[in-house]
Amino acid sequence: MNPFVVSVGANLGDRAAALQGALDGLMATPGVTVTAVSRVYETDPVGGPEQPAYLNAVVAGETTLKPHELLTCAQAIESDWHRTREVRWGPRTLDIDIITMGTAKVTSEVLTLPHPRAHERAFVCRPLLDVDPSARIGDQSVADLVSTLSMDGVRPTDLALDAGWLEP
Ligand code: A4P
Ligand code: MG
Repeated sequence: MNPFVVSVGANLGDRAAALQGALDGLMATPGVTVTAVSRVYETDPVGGPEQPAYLNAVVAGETTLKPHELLTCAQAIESDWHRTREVRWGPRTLDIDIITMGTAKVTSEVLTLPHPRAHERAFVCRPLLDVDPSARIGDQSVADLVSTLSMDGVRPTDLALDAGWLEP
């Protein structure tokens, strides 16, 4: 089993339902075991055109899947939510990014691990700290990243994703 961390985000439609759908989809994927889910944050959009605020969360677990197989599964879950990819960094009903798979380094046309922008994004690092206070992205500690990144645009909400057996 290999550890994985994915970031989920949505800023169109029923955002909370989309994040729950992402979690449900991951939990239903053969070879994937979800072990931790962060709080849900409302976050100001980073990059792209003017667009609504996002809901973001992080899901961690273990998997027997290889990195490209997990990417394929994540993209299938996105498709289920009718994600369209017209504008890079534009609004989306559901975005699932793989942040890390343990210490794996991957550079292919379709997959880069660790995610190349995760370490500079408070909307990834803050929820990641919830699920694993000792998490690292490449050679950087997420606790250190959270202490240096501005958290102005990242607000915890009262929403909780339902992971079934997991404690909130
Ligand atoms: N890809 C490469 N590496 C990965 C990876 N580690 N995980 C490829 C997932 N995908 C990866 O992504 C484009 C391509 O990246 C995929 O085909 C995949 O093969 P996409 O999801 O189709 O398009 P995108 O998400 O618009 O582009 P990109 O570059 O992935 O954008 P980001 O970095 O994901 O940023 N602001 C807030 N507050 N919250 C957000 O969640 N998200 C974004 C998207 C921008 N601003 C945001 C948020
Ligand atoms: Mg993406």
